Formats: sequence, structure tokens, C-alpha cells
Amino acid sequence: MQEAPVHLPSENLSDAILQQLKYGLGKDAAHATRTDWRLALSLAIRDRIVDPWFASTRTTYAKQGKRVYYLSMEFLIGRLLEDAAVNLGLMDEVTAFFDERGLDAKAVIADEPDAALGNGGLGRLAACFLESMSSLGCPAHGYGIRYEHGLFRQSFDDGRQVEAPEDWLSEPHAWEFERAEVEYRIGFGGHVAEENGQTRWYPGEAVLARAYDTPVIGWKGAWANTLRLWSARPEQIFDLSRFNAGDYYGAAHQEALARTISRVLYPDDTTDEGKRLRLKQEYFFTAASLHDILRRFDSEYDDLSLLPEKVAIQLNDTHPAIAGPELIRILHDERGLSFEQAVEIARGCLAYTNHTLLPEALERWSVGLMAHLLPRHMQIIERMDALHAEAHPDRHVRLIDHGDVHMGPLAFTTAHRVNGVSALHSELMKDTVFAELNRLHPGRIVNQTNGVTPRRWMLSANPRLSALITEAIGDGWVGDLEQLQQLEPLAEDAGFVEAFAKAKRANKADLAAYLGKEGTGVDPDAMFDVQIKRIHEYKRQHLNILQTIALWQEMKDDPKGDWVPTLKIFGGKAAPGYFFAKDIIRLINKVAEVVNRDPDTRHLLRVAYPANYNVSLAERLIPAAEVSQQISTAGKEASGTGNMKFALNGALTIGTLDGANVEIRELVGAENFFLFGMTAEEVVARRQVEGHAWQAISADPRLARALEAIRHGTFGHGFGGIVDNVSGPDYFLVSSDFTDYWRASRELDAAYRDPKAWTRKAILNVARSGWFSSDRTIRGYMADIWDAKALSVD
Ligand code: B1N
Repeated sequence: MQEAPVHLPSENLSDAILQQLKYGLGKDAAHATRTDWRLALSLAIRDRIVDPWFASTRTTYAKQGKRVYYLSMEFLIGRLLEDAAVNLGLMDEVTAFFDERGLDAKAVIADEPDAALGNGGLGRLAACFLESMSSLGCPAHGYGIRYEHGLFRQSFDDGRQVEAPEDWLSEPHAWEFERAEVEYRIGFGGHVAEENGQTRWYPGEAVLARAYDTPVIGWKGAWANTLRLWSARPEQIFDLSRFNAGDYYGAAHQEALARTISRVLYPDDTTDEGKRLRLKQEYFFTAASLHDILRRFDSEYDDLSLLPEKVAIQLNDTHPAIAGPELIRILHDERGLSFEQAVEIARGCLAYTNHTLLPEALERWSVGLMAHLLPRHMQIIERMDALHAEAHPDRHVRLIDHGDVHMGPLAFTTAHRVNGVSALHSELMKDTVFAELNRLHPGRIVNQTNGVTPRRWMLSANPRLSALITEAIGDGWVGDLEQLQQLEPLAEDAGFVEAFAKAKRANKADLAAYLGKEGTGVDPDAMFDVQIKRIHEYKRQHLNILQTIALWQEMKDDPKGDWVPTLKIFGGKAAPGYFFAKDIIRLINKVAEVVNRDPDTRHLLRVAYPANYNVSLAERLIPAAEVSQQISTAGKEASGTGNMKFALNGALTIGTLDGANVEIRELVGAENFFLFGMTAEEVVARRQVEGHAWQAISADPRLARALEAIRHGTFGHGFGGIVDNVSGPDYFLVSSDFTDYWRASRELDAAYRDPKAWTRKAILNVARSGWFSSDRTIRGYMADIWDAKALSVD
């Protein structure tokens, strides 16, 4: 943690950086390391955020605006320096400052650790939303956990994923302000007592939640919100009597236990392990956030019935769903409202976003565990369950079923709005997991299709394309992404088409140089085909690698054929306990080894799998991509957000009708999108066909041959699990979709052979992707869910 700057920020950025280096860090320019420069720059930029940040807070108080609270277990924020510099319009000055000193600004920026306080799309969405809420002037706080260790670091050993702890806080962190005075006591366990007709919970143990604030500055620096993360501390630092008795371990026990709560991010993406610590984490940050929200409310108003008018609380999936019972507990037990009033006010404030329909990802907690850790909340859940059953006696929705508390239905019944993250996903929610609840509460489910912030995913990640766009249509698109539509006519302009292709080629050359350093020599003129996301059977990286194997085999048959030289890039981590996904990783790495050294084909096909995919690597890969692989089994990917980033950066999608792919295809045009595969409905029907995988393999000799090569050890051994799965149960229908995927892949090759026509399609993808800005998404939440108004500093 850095000390607060001792000097007022200088007007001139160069002077401010030098001042911070000297007075903030105590370093002389002659001896400054890259990290010193990075910190000095960060502190100088942070200084410029403070005034707009204070002004935003003052404005919200003065105008008594409705505040939005975004509760999320994950904020995958990545690096913050460039975001801030870009939003404040300081990038040119920053580059000039380091140029003058013979230093590389890019390297200084890349020195910042990538804050990986999230697993994947859900956490990155929260980060894009924070930036958009600031850019729009929506008064908001993000609330989450200040994990000491973010998502594990991935490396490969003989193709196998190896996990190492991530340690971002071991380096100085320039962005946060520790708030030692903002600390809440969070209880667990204990017992519940009735006193004078009032119910009181007496926790058996407690930890302290301490606040750490990171300002989030919006576009053009006009507004800034706060990301407040909680860190767990013991109530008592250590047990002095035990220490004095020589029991050093015992003395430190309490502290270790407490700190464990904010120690590590759970590395699960879309599957949940029923772990007691996870439930503690969930309650810990939710309770601390609610205390904080109510403290702020109490400082302004004295009538609790105003709460829904002044406070909107968004639950990012069910991870903070204990907010319902906790808010009801506070309002009823502690503030004396009737149970019914408390439920009504809580529901008026709360809204819930569902991010997945995968059954294994729908959170449940055993009644025993819940009653043990949160006895009063368990009683409240039971009472709500009974009330719901009473109100709808002929229905079967239960919050508690087979000895488990179901967090989805709990979140649904304690929220006034429930939203899905793409049009298809929201419809499927109504038809499947929440069918019954949707009948009971028609209109409660709404859709807000995800989005991505153009400041990070275009302006900073792709400066070449950004400059080209700004030259063509001005810079209004950065704050209003739909303006990209003005590029449409330029798809017919030979000069623009050429400049666009040149920008993409330069991005590819940058990436080729980077991958070269990583060990995969690649040809920047090959077609760059990218699949980056968590490794999961439903995302079907194994479908992609099977197709790659089949392609390699055909190339080997006919190396003189008219092939499109292709670079297949994979990136992504598997949950450490997800062994099938780890086998897929090893298979991709082993295929890469074989294919990359094959003298017959190495000029035609390469496979690259850079380790430790994270936000910063995505920022390198996406601007250089030409093909975006979005090939999940239809009905399984709730939305996707990578798919939007690719289209926005001019990659063409090969994909299924799943999640937001459906909307991408509608907007960019079917002729600019390579569709394949079964629809969600067909998927359900296909699973009923006896021997579907075997039938598909028998009908497609390419697929049969690729599977045969794996079985015979062409890529080493130990892949029987994958082959058996896709030839047998094949729940994710890899085999059944293979033939159509092959067809679409070859159509893609054919299209790539005509560079002008390809670039035209790429330009149309960019021009028609404006709708996927997270600004649009946040406006939707503000209007349909939060009833919140944007403010501006006068
Ligand atoms: O949320 C993203 C979507 O774009 C993706 O399609 C979706 O898969 C992703 C348990 C999850 N759904 N569920 C999770 C993450 C962590 C965890 O412990 C579930 N992530 C998604 C944004 O809407």
C-alpha cells in the first residue's frame, strides 16, 4: 500500500510524475526502476481522479440521487493504469514523458500486475459495468472481496496445467485507499433468542470486515464511482495469554482463521463446490456491504420506507443472495419493522441477475450448514418458504427442497426484477429453471443483454483501429458506440478497406512477435483463429481441436493443396478439480507439439496455446484476431462477452446459435457470420436419439479418423476419456455438431481467400457492433431494473 501523496498534484503531468517519484516514493529519477516509474505515474494519475471522485460524491448527496450497489463475488478488473490514463485523455502525455527519457511507456504500463479477482465472464462483466456506470454518471458502488490471492497462475508442464498461487498484493498497489475507520463486525454461528417479542441473533464468532476503496473514473473524467472491497481481519490480533505460555501456533490461530475468509478467490467457473468457506465468504461481503449501505442511507434519511426509492441493490448471480434474508433480518429484528414490511422493502431494493442455467452451477446449501453458520437466516428462509407455499398452495416452488436451500428461487422471490444476460438465455430461464416462478410472477423476468466497455476493449486495446475510426468519423463513438454505424459506407471505400486491413496486419505482427517470444514461431500472414475462454466441455474446445486434427490430416494427405495457412490460438484455464477439462488442455498442447514440428504442414498450420490467459492477454489477442470461435453447445452459454469484443475488433465469428451469438448474428448480418450446429431445441431432441454420437461418427470419416489418431497415440497417451466421451454419451454433442462445424470452417477458409471481401465483412462487424457497448446495457438496467437517473457534476 502506498502512502498518501504529500504534495498537491502539479498541473503539469510530467512535473506531477516527478513529484510523486520523489515525494511519494522517495526515489531519485536516476535510480528509478520500471516499477518505480509505474507507481509514480499511477499516483500522479490517481491524484487527478480524486477531485472528480469527491465531486461525484458531493453531487450525489446534494441531489439525493438514487444509488446503485452492485454486489459481486468477482471483479475481474485487470490492469487499471491505462484505463485511467485513457479516460482522462492523458495517454499522449504519458507516452511523450517516457519517450523523452528513453523508456517504453507500454512496458511501464505492462509492469502493473493484472488484478484477477474473478474467474471469467461474470467477473469481467462486473468490471465493464463499473466503468460504464462511471462513464454514464450513474451513482454507484461496486462491493466485493479484496482477495489476497486472485485466480491461480497457470503454467504447462509436459502439456499439463499446473496451478500456482497468484500474488498481486505482494507488489505495491497504487490504486486503493485503505479505510481503517470503515470496519464492520460480521458474525457467524451462535444462537437465536426471543426477547420481549423480538428475535435476536447472538453470533458465536465474528470477524471484522475492513473497507478498501478504489476509485473508478469514467470516460473523459466527468464522473467517478467507488469499488469498495472488504478484507477480513480478526477481532483480536492474537491471543496474548497463549503466546506468553509459548503456544505460538495457538496464539495466531484466530487471526489465521479470520484472514482465510478473504484469502483466495474460488477458482470455480460455472460449477460450485459446496464448501463451507465459500458460504462464509458470501455472507461476509454481503453483510458488510448491507451495513455500509444502511449506514449511508441513515446519514441522509430517517424513514426506512424510502429505502426502495433511494437504494438499488443488484445481486450478481446468487453468490450474494443471502442479502435477501440479511436485509429482512436487519429491518425486522433490528429496526422493528413487521416481517411483511421488511420483506416488501427488501424486495423493492433487490434485483437478481442469473448467469447460467447449468444445473451443477445453481447454488444450494444444506439446511444443516445454513442453520449452523447462519441460524437466524435459516429461520427467515423457512418463514419465507412457508409464506410462499401458503400464497400458492397448488404450486410446487420451494426455497427449501430435499434438505437444501435453493439460492436461485430464494434470490428470485426476494427480488423485484430477475434478469438474464442475453435474449435467448432470458427466454430459456422462463421455460426451464424459473418456469414455475415465472408463472407466479409474470413480468418479473426481464432481459439485459451483456455488453463490454469500448474504452478498454477498443480504445486502449486497439489503438490502431481506434485511430483509424476516429480519423473517419470523429471521436464521438467512444462515448456513444452506436456511432460506429457511420463506418458502414466505408466498407465500400477502397482506401478505408486498405487502411483497415493494414491496421489488422500490424496488430497480427505485434502478436506474432509476442508469441514468438513465448516459443511459437508464427507467420503473421496466416489466418489468426482464436478461442479464448475458460476450458469447459460445454464451450467445446475439444470440438475445435478435433477439427484441427482433421484439418492437419487432410493437409498431410495433400500438402500442395490450396490451403489457407492458419494459426489456431487457444487460451484459458480449467478449474483445478475439473479433470476432463484438464485433459482437453493437455490434448491441445500435445496436438500443438506434433503439428508445429511437422515439416509437411508447419507452413500451413500452427497451434499456439500461451499459458496463463488473463485480461491483459485478451487485450493482446483480440485486436489481432480474424476468426472468433464461439462454438458452445446451443442453450449452454448464457451470453458470452468475448464474442462481442471480437466482433467489435473486426473478427468474424464462427459460432452456434447460443447466448449473445444470436444477437451478434442478427446485428452484423447472417452473411458476415459463419453459423453452424444445432439449435437449443434440436440439441434437446438429439440427446433423445439412441447412439447419436456413434451415428455421427459413422457418417463422417474425417471425424472417425481424427478420433482414431487420438486413440492410437499420435498425440501421446491418456486421452481415452475424451475419445470415449465424444463417442459415447457425448452430452455436449461434439460428434453430432462436427460435420456442420467442418463445413462452416471450410466456408470460412474460402471467404478468407478473398482479402477484400473478408475485410469488408470485418468492417461491417465493427460498424454494427455498437449495440454491444456496456453503456447500452447499463442504461437498460437503470431504466428497467434500478429506476436510477444519471447525474452530472455542475
Ligand atoms: O457469465 C457471463 C456470461 O457471458 C457467460 O455466458 C456465463 O457463462 C458466465 C459460478 C459463474 N455464468 N456463471 C458463472 C462464475 C463463477 C462461479 O463460481 C458461476 N459465470 C457465468 C456474464 O454474464
